[in-house]
Order: sequence, then structure tokens, then C-alpha cells
Amino acid sequence: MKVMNNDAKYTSYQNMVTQVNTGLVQMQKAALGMNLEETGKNLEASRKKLEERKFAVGILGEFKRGKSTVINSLLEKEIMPADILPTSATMNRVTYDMTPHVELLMRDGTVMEIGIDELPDYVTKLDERREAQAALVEEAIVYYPCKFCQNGVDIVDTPGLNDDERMSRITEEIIPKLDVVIMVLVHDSPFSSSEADFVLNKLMTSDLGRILFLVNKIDTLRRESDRVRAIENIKSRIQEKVLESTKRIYGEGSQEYQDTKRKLGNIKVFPFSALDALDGKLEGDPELIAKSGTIPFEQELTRMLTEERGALELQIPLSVMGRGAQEIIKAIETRKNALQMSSQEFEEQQKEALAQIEAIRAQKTEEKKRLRNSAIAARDQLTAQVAEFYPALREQLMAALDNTYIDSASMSTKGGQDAAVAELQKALNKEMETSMSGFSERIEMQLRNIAGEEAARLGTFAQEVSGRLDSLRAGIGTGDSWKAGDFLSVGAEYAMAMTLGGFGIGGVIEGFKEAGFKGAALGGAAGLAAQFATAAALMAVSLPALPLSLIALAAGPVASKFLVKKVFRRDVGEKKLTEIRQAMRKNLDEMMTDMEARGELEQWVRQRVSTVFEELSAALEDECETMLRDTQGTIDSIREDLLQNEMQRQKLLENYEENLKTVTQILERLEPVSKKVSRVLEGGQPEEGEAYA
Ligand SMILES: Nc1nc2c(ncn2[C@@H]2O[C@H](COP(=O)(O)OP(=O)(O)OP(=O)(O)O)[C@@H](O)[C@H]2O)c(=O)[nH]1
Ligand SMILES: [Mg+2]
Repeated sequence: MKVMNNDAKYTSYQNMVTQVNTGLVQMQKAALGMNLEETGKNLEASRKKLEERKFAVGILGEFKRGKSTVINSLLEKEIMPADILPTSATMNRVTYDMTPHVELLMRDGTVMEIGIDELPDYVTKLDERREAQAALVEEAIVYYPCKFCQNGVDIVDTPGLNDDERMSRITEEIIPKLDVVIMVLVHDSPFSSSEADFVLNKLMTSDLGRILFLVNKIDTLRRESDRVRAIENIKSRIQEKVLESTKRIYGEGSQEYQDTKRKLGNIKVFPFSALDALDGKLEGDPELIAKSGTIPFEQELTRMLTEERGALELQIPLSVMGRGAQEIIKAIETRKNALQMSSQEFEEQQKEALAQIEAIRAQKTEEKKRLRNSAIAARDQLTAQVAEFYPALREQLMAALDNTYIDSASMSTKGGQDAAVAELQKALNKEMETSMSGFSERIEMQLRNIAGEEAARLGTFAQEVSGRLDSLRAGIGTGDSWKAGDFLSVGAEYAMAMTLGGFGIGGVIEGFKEAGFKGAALGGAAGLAAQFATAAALMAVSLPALPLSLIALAAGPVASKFLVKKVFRRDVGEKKLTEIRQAMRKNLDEMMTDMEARGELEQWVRQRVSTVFEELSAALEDECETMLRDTQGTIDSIREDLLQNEMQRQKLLENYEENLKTVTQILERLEPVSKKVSRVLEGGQPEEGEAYA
């Protein structure tokens, strides 16, 4: 087995993309040559997507964990401002360019060019002047020739979580746009509760498979044995804490709990010293580089950015191509056979075929009606849970209020009373956020399952449509009909097209349930009918769970001062404390009543349901119309073919043979890439160097 270094991996990944891209272009040409307009459009759309595809790696973590330094170590230069004080105040995106420079996207929509050495003046909060300046910046784009950023990868530095609220929000907003997350931890605060909360509530909804943990500043532990124990400790804390919360939210017997347990098995935690890695690279000191732990970390990152990414990105275009090939081959077979007919025979068959196409369209309309009913059922089912959630939330908030310990001795001073109120409000906010996150996750999870089942059913329908159109086309010119799935009659080429495109929908749905929206693409190479289910699934879950604004909205009134305005006059001590708690209970009660009356949660649920179902419906429409229109197109073309004289017909036949050969060749060339992608998707390691050449 040949071992490839990281640079070779990037090059070979690019080769693979180029091959798929070329395949798409050629296949599109072949499709248009057979008048398959819709298939051609699909191929074109797929190629554009592949071209535009960006991949984002986000560096996340609490403040001062060394995030910016981690990026500098990857850039092999001190580019991102790093300091012992809380520093990063904006989103800083590193993207590839040979000439280093910086563009600031300002909040007012303008773009400003600055030099790299001016960065500290615009993206930090090291003093008031600079903090005010940074508040005007939406995002800094740092162009730099970083090898990890080749092939459209962006590395995003984020402000630390938990330093101040605005920073946390900036960071949380970018999460749905990240493909890979590097979470930076440190050994002396090993996976704190707030970090656990973050991973669970903000990251788990995306996909564990794409999180990588760095335990930074490992150089501050002098003994090797301490380092080993620190890593082990953090690993088990991650497992335990993430698992515990899953248990709390879903229950011990739940599928979610079992799944998380299984998924946590291969959690990736790397001991790391960003400073050593950076210094080692700056000074050209291989020993320091080795000691820093950057080698295994970079290897894993490279693997994610090449093999895994390749599988993720190429699988759909490959399937689209497989499908395109099927359509083309079927059209060729049909038109070849039709050339043996008389115009009169054709007239009759055409009438029959068009009637069948209309019948299938009518069925599609029925199917969409059914989908609307399912949407209503889902909406009712899920909004009913909102109604049940309110009293539970109220109870939990009351309990948080009652169970927060406050020393009644502190009630003798105004300051002590203020502190007690603040403490109670904090407890309320925390409970509010936890409950709301748990609730929205439960809703999302159910919606995901409902959408998965609908998609599976629609997939079967699309497959039926495809089968019926097969027999319809086969009937033209031959008088018999293909049974759906009877590929032998059209020979080896057709069978081959099926191996590229013909994966079942089951895998997609499984992957979807398993790993969220990235998993949907991973689950199975989206085959015939499955393709649209993937599209729908992607859309359905790529939105953030409960919008932060809604959590804030709900939590806001709890924190508002009016809660405890008039309670400070009379007694002190235990009596005062009871009075404070009672006043807060009363206000909480009013707030909850108000929240229910406003019905924002119901509205959110309704919106989520309708988004998901609209996607499914649009996908159904797309999928079926592509097949129906192209079949119609083939029939129209046959009419023209039959107008030709004997010599011209001979020429047509030759053309068709030629087209068939082209399609087969495209598929043959792509087979190695397809194999490699399948292997990665199935969880196996590709062989080094395979399929790239
Ligand atoms: N000993 C040691 N110190 C480190 C390491 N990495 C970073 N530091 C130091 O930790 C401090 C914070 O580093 P930054 O990179 O600014 O941390 P950050 O997470 O980006 O901080 P914010 O942007 O404020 O959230 C700096 O003083 C760094 O020099 C490391 O591997 N070892
Ligand atoms: Mg920073």
C-alpha cells in the first residue's frame, strides 16, 4: 500500500472533483443530444452546485482557550490576533489566495480593504477604541495561501463563547454553516458544564461525526503520564456528559439515547499545543512540531477535508449522473426500436402513451394532496405538544426558583438582596434555556422522523412512476413492455448505469436519522427516487433548531427588573427571602400566561412543519416532472425520426450507437471514483492512492 502525504491528498481530491465535473459536462451533452431537456438541466444544476461548493471549518470554544493560536499554527504564521486578554471580537474567515490581504465586510454593507498587520485594530476588543471599531465589522476575510484552504475550504476563527453574550451569539449564528467543527478545550477546565451544554444543545443537532476536540495548552503539563490522564479524563467526561443529557431529554429507553451511546464510541480528542506547533513551524524545529501533537491532528483534518469531504460532495453528482445515464440509455433504446415502426403504428401508440402520462400526472396530484393532509396531521400532533409543554415549563421554572439556595443572612442589606434577586434570575434563565432547547430538539427529532417516513413513501411512488414510464417506452416499437426493473433486456450498458445510480432510498433515510443533514448525503448514494428525498431532507434539517431570538424572547421577561421592584422595604432575613421568592413566583406566573397567550412557540412549530412539507412537495414535483417531460420529449422526437427516409434513418441509428458508446465510456471512467466514494460512505477506508490517478 502506497502512503500518500497530505499534499498529495489535496491534489488527488481535486483530480477527483475534476473528473466528476468533466463527466457531468459530457453527460449533459449526451442528454441534450437525445432531447432530454430536464435531465440535462439536472446535470447542469448538479455541476454548478459542485463548482460553488464551499467547505467551512469552524474553530469554536470558550474564550481564551487558544482558538486564534490554533489557526495561526495552521497558517504557520502569527496572523490572527491572540492575547492573554479576551481578544477576538469578530468572525474571521481565512480563505485561500496567493497574495495575503484582508477584506472587512462592514455592518453597513460596505467593504474595506486593510493590510494583514492592521487586523488587531479592527477585529479585537483589546481596548475600548478597538472594541468600538470591531463592533462595526460583520466579518473579516483573511486571504492567505494556507494549504488547508485549498479547494474551497474556509477556516473560521470565532469570538470565545461565554465571555459576553453578544460574542456567544455571533458564534452560535455561524454553527449551521459549518461542515467541520474543531472544539478547543483545555486540560485544566476539562469539558466544563457550559462546554457540555454547548456541545449538546448547539452542536449535537448537527452531527457528532464532524466534531474534533483539541485539548490545547498541553505543554503546560510537564509529565507525560499527566497528559495521558488528562486526555482520558476529558474523553470520558465528554462521553458521560453528552450521554447524560441525551438520557435526560429523551429517556433511557429511547432510540436517541442508544444512538448517541454508539456514536460516542469514536469520539476524536487530540492533545495539542498550539503555541509549540506555531513556534516549531516558525523556527523550523521538527522536535517541537512532533511534541506539539499537530501531526496526528493535521492528518485527521486532512482526511476530513479530502476523503470524507469528497464522499460527501461527490456522491450526489455521481448519482445524478447515474440517473442521467439511465434516462439517456432508455431514450436511445426506445428510439432505436421506434425506427422499425410505421407512422400509423406510432400514431396509435403515441395516443396511448400520452394518455398514460396524463394518468400518472393525475396520480402525482393525488399524492400531493395526501402530502398536504400529512402536513396537517403533523402540525396538529406537534402543536399539541406545545400545549403540554407550557405547564411543564411553568413547573420547572417554579422549581428552579424554589430550589435555588440563598442564605437568608444576606437579606440584611440592599446589596445582598440585589444579589439574591440576580441569582434567582440567573437560575430562571438557565432553566428556561435548557427546557426550551430540550423541547425544540424533541420537536425537530420527531419532525425529522415524520419527514423521513414521508420521503420514503414518496420515493416508492417515484420509483413506481419510473417503472411505469419504462414499460410505456418499451412498448413503443416492440409491442411488449419492460417490467420495472427488468434490465436484462437492454443489455449490459443499462445494468452498468444502474450500479452507479441505483442505490435504494433506505440508506438515505437511515443516514438521515443517524446523522442529520450531512448524514443524509452520507447514508446511501442517492439513487433513482432517493435523490429528491435527500434534497428534502437536507433542507429540512439544515436550519438551526429553535431560533436563539425565541429563547431570548421567552427568557427576557423573567429577567426584567419589574419582577422584584417593590419588595425591598419591610423585613429582613428569612421573611424577606420568602417575600422575594413569592413576588418572583407571581411575576413568573404572569409571564407564562402571557407567553401562552402570544403563542409564539406554536407559530414556530407550524412554520417548521410547513417548511419541511413544502420542500417534500417541491421535490416530488421536480422528480416526477423530470421523468414525465423527458418521456414526452422522447415521444415527440420519435415522430420526427419517423419522417426521415431510409438513408437518414440509417444515419440516426449510427448516431444512437455512438451516443450509447459515449455514455458507457463516461460511466466506465467514473467507476473507480464511484467505488472509492461508496467505500468511504460505507465506513471503510479507501485504499491509498486509489481512484485518483
Ligand atoms: N501555554 C500555552 N499557551 C497558549 C497555547 N495556545 C494559546 N496560548 C495562549 O493563550 C492565550 C489565549 O490565546 P488566543 O489564541 O488568543 O485564545 P482565543 O481562544 O482565541 O481567545 P479569544 O479570542 O479571546 O476567545 C494567549 O496568551 C496564547 O499565547 C498553548 O498551546 N500553550
Ligand atoms: Mg481569538
